[in-house]
Amino acid sequence: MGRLIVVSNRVNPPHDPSVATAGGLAMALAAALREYSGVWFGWSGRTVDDYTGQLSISKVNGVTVATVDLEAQEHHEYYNGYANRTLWPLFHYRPDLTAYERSFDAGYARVNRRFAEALRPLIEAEDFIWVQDYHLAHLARELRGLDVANRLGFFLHIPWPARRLLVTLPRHAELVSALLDYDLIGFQTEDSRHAFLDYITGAADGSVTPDGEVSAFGKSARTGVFPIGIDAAEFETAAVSETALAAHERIVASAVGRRLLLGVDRLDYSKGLEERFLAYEQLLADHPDLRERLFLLQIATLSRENVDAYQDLRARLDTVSGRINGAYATVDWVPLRYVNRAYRRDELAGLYRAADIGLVTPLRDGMNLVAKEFVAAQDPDDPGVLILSEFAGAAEQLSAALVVNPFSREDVAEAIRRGLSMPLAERRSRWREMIDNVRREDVAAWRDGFVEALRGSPPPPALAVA
Ligand code: ADQ
Repeated sequence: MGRLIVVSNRVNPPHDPSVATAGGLAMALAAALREYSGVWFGWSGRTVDDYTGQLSISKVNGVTVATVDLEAQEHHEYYNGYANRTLWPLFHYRPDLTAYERSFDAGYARVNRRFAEALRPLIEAEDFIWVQDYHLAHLARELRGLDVANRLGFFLHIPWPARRLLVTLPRHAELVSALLDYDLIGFQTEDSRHAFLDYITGAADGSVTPDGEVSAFGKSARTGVFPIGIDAAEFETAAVSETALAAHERIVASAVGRRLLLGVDRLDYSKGLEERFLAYEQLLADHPDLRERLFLLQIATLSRENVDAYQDLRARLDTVSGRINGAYATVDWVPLRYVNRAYRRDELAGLYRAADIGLVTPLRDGMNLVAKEFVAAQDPDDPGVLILSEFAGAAEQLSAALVVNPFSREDVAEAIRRGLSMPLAERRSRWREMIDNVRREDVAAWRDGFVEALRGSPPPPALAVA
């Protein structure tokens, strides 16, 4: 049985899972690689003056990692440029924030080619290669150009946008055509896959079979839906650990009987933080009776600080949070506690468990693992209420949450009011439905589902396996 090679932009297997702050993706990939003895390949995180293509290979916590350094300029064009100023905003329905520059495009193509060249010598005939996310859409095309005949799979962690939005991207056909050099293209949701198929038939003059195989640009690939999950058992255990308990007790003590609303996000415009603050402000304005009886703890880790839109968002959040606290705080009540640091996973679990309401209100999100972590961390006897955006991929699975339109302040404010007064029996029954899903569709199900589907792919017709 062939090895699994995982490729992603950054290679960051957690040294100690309990203290990892790297996020859900790193946790999920490390779990996949421990299961199937494999290699994790990607950028080292280091930049050099002149690219050498030299691989560094090491073993971290049971996972073999192979990394390559990149030149600073090309990394900038590829990562801060095409990946995070072009694809990320467009795929999150923000054409207003989407920048398109030819240098970004060229840097992206070059880094994908460098990845293919550096990876090529590591590949053995039976290996399966699983490429992660929007940074590496061209990688299969580059590998095929180097005569790699192995099965190649691609998983998109972010949403696939509607056809009418995607066609605003210059050279969109080249991007989609490159994706069809993969054997299997995986999406988080049916909604994303549907949008992809719609592009194939509506913009690429291609065809789609009933089981989701697409043909266009003279190539074909299979598509599938593989909703990513969390390591539910690990998170449920973390939520009752000593560290979690200490975090729980600390926040409860400081709450002095007030109800806790909690948000945990990367500081990103897709997460709807500003809209969430405005909904909370509206709630306080409309319901004076609620003031001093609750508070919002928003943890927002800084992210992509080199990109202007993130600096602008940070400044706006500082302003809105200051305005809310300026208008409503009293000598012994701060309505909005806004924190920009990262927490250990077990501390986060304790905070989730202490919350009366988890606010997960992205404007667009591939999946959103915070929603699933919140569910996994709850006390089964007295679970908190999850308020979840209808535009998070997780809403396809967690329909027992209070599902809201995050663009509507009234909708979010009303859900908070409803959540605060929800009877225990209803909280329990909604939570049971959600935890069943979080346990069943966990990270192992995601990984196995994708890898099995990739193994089941027929070999690419044009290239016989050596
Ligand atoms: P992200 O956009 O990063 O992931 P998400 O799925 O919510 O979003 O994962 C965030 C992770 O970071 C969670 O595991 C969370 O616990 C952690 N995290 C957030 N703030 C933290 C803090 N202050 N301290 C410590 N940890 C923190 C992308 C896509 C998502 C998709 C994932 C996985 O945008 O839609 O769900 O990949 O596919």
